[in-house]
Amino acid sequence: ITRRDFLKIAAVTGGVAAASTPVVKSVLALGKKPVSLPQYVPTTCEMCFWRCGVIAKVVDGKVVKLDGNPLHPNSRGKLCARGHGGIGLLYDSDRLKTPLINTGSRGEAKFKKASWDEALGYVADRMQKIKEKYGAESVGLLTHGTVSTYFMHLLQAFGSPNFAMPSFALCRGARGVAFELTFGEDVGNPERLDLQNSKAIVLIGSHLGENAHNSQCQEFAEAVGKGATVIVLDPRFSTAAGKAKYWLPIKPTTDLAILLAWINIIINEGLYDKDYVAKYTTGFNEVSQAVKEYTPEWAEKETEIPAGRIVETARVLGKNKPNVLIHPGRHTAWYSDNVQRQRAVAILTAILGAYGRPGGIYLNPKKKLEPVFLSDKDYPEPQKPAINKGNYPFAGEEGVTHAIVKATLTEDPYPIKAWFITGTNIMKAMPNQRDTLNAVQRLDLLVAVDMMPYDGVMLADVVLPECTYLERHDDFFTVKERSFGISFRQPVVQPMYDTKPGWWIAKELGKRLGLEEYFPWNTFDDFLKAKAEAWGIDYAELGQKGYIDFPESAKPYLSQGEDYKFKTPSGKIELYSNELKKHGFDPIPKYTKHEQPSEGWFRLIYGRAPVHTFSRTTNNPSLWELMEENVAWINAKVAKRMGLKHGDYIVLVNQDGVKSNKVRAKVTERIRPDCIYLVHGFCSTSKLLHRAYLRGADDQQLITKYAIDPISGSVGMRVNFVKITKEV
Ligand code: MGD
Ligand code: SF4
Repeated sequence: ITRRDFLKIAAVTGGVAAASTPVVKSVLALGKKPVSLPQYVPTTCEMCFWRCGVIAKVVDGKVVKLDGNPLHPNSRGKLCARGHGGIGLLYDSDRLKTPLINTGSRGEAKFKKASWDEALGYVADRMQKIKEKYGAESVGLLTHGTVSTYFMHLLQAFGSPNFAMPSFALCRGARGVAFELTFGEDVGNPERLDLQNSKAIVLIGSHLGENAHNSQCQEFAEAVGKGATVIVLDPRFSTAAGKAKYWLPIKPTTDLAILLAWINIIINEGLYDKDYVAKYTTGFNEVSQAVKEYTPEWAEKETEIPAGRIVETARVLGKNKPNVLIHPGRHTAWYSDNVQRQRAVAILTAILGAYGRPGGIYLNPKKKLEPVFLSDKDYPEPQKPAINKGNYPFAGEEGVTHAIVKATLTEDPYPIKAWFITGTNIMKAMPNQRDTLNAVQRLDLLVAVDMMPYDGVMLADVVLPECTYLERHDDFFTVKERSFGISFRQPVVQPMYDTKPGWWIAKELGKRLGLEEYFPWNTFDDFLKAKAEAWGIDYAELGQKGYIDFPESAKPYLSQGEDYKFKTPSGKIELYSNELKKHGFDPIPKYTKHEQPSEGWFRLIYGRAPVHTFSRTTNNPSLWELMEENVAWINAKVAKRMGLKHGDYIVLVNQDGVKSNKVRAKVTERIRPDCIYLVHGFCSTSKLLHRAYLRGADDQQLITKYAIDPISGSVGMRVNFVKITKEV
């Protein structure tokens, strides 16, 4: 749909959902002659966390097509395959359809159907008993996605400070910490990358195209089309590497070496942006001194990239400054030095003058709206501090998931006796599944709020089925693209089966826990209307368009000679970090060596496929058809040596003797001989998932070891070695 077409449609049919959303009694057969005109309802995608604007085409109460909202900057009229696959999620016959209570032992998944009243009453009763015996903080929450808003609210009202999301320690936390230390702010989500104007782009393991984030892929394609020079550092010849002038097949764990060498060359050869560095940064002299030892020849030995290539690519960056983008990545939980690697990315960005410049990282839009909370009532002061706090000085507000697992296992600093798992598959998201399972056995209560019976849900005592994002309202999404905007999620169809929105489940549970004052609205629609009013936004217009933009808020670039105060303690970009020094960490990144696989062993690396998001889409009928299972990438020479053919089934065994499910070998020149690569999220162990059950190999099962970054608590998961066996 083009912007013009959509505006025409919106004018005619907008507000459908708010006015009279069609009730789905049964799934209509496609191809049946429609009895009513199609309705077009804008909403926001949740098939991944890019949160694109969607226009749903609804015919006779059935969603028949999803398109990108042309008004929304994250979609620009297009959706990725997973966005289109939202229909598959909605109509997946394996969906959770009713509340369930496990009548067997923990994890036995002997579920009986329950009414909402029975299931919520059961949970509330157990929670009160746990609170009486151990204190409110003994209830922990592992959560991801929009459902988090309501359950974090409920938990805090209940009196517990213990929650964590995989999006910090297992994903982008290290990047956030590094950029906050350097620039005083994170690069945002979606990242504020001015790809469309970049003349040189460096991708450090960021496999754009395979790791599909809609507008980012669109801008990358645009930059490539305009002739940007792409440099890819990846042990695997990724799809993006196919668009690159330079593919540098770096030895895993050594990215920091090349980054430091680049900084050294750029300073040494005077290729940095001198005016920018003088005006906006502190600590340049200290950095210049510190990187002297990181010569291209030294870096060649570490990275196995020829010194000449390192110099040549450094010059490409220097020549194209400031219109260069050193992509800060997203899933940066790789090794034990994630923050320092990301600090090097930030320092390189700064000396090239690329922060707040065209083609680099654009500035945050200038718009602030006063927060409107789910209730005005203050949360009770927790009796004990959050278990997340203290161990990692720069851990973010989203918390560290492994702290909850560890405290549950050890009861140190105090027992955790109940877990809520909402919108996260604990078995696939967190490493060391044995620890997760042992922790689960120590609980008195495990509650899952999910849409699908994924692995983690099968461990629950009580399962509360949430409806999908196409069937519910959620809180507004503030979008910080080049300009500021608000994205709206509204039901496109009514919830199917006996499923409920997350806000409803939290509110009803709150009621049963005597916390109704924290939910002072009847429906979420009422809350959103009040919020829109407080923000001076036309709610009806938002319902019709799905996205409202504030174009006056855009201020993407620094103007010539502008005085700009960064939000760091010094007000400058801190190349040398006093904050890190104060806490006993290196103020300038120092290279550290990591363990390498010995003969016959391979480093297990993992990534994404464009048609799947983590584990959550592996059972989706539309997306499963596009990719039913993952394959193990193996270098062709290694395969020959082992007598393996493309398509053969193999089993991977890790250093702790853990064996994977059988998986097909993808024999290819496109990977270094010392690595094996898997797409993350496959091989569900849930028998209730007819498509995803035991399909492919689970990378997480093989990740029994992890390395924690002491600065942020970020969890390095690429530290496991595997052997290949043909025994299946
Ligand atoms: P999924 O495995 O997709 O991802 O970790 P998770 O967010 O746990 O599990 C999502 C679960 O949420 C599924 O059970 C799904 O059905 C449910 N769900 C999806 N949408 C909704 C919803 O709207 N409501 C409710 N109630 N439930 C919903 C992701 C995490 O994993 C992240 S962010 C990263 S970056 C890491 N990636 C990663 C990796 O690449 N490799 C390895 N080995 N581990 C990783 N762990 C991290
Ligand atoms: Fe949905 Fe794809 Fe956008 Fe993610 S990138 S929000 S899956 S359309």
